[in-house]
Amino acid sequence: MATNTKSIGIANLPNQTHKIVSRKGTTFTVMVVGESGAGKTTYVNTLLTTTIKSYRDHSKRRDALSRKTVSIDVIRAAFDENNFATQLNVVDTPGFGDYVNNRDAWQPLVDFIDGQHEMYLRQELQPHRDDILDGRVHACLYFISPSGQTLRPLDIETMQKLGSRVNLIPVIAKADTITPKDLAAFKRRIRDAINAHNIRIYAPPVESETEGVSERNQAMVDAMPFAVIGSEDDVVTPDGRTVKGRQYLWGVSEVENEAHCDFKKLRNLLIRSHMLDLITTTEDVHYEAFRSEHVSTDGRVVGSVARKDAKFKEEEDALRRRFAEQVKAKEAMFRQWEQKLIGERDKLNKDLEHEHSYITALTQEIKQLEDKLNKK
Ligand SMILES: Nc1nc2c(ncn2[C@@H]2O[C@H](COP(=O)(O)OP(=O)(O)O)[C@@H](O)[C@H]2O)c(=O)[nH]1
Ligand SMILES: [Mg+2]
Repeated sequence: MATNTKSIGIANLPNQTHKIVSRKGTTFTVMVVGESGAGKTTYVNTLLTTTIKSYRDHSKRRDALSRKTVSIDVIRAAFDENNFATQLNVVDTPGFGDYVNNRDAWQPLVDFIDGQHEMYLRQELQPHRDDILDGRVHACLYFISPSGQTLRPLDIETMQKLGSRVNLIPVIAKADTITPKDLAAFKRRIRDAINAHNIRIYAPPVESETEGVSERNQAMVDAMPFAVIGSEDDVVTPDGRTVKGRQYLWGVSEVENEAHCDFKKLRNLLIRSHMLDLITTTEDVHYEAFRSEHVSTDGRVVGSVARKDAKFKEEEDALRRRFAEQVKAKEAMFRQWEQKLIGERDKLNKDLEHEHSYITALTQEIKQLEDKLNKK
């Protein structure tokens, strides 16, 4: 099979796998996560517009206010390269970590990834398996802000949670805002932090029998974490080329220029060289781990949903118990009040009786005195 480096990875597969994948086309899902304003939505649009000729950016028509991603948004785009129909799904997520309390900020992301595995698993256990919808996330791009420092505790925690269930690919956003020297040092610190905190990231296989491919793969691995520039605008370079990029007084930061950033390397990894490896590792490693954890020996799905129900039930029971206790305590208090009031009422009545008889006695006394006076 002739190797065409411009074609997507699937065209480069051994015939057997090639047949399996191309029969019904393939679905490939990329998810972007990271803090709000990191450049995720811009990157998604840049990736789609530079990959799919006919792609129309739907977010451009929205105004600036509604532009902010507020919920998990799945963008679907079909593309066809060398007769391989690929359904590309991009999952855009709202920025996390915007709140004062960021505890468990990663939970909705983990729920989404697990949820897709579970949906696939449930379909797989049905007798009708012809039209399985596959929403499993094959690659999760983690956007790191170009702070120049290192990973923040929230990044570390989130990346640890994600890396154990999905192919995690760290990305440095807005590479045009950092000097090449600082960028190199930043990359090194991030790689060190990833190692120090045992964060599992996607390791693309490097070896290839095709000449030149191993070297290219190695260059790609060395570039990790990928530094990207995103732009929705076409700008003109000083030498007159129209490119996707960001215009500055000193010139243009070009998205697809390898001397400016790693955008092309990352796109190549995702769409061309390692798409199939991302799909198979998702299936064999991450989905398999989910599956073995969530299918019981008798073939029932256990785990996430059941576990969530159980947790919810526990909370509900605890709440109910607490409520009953509170009602009981209040009732006892009311009974005490009532007793006290009754006692007080009785006491007052007695006092009243006492006063009353005192008055009667006095009145009698007055009457007797009056009688005595009258007699005199
Ligand atoms: N300098 C620079 N700015 C960027 C880049 N990508 C996005 N931006 C800007 O950063 C802001 C937030 O981008 P957006 O894609 O909405 O971020 P999101 O919240 O992560 O989806 C916008 O003003 C973008 O124009 C980049 O590569 N370089
Ligand atoms: Mg966004």
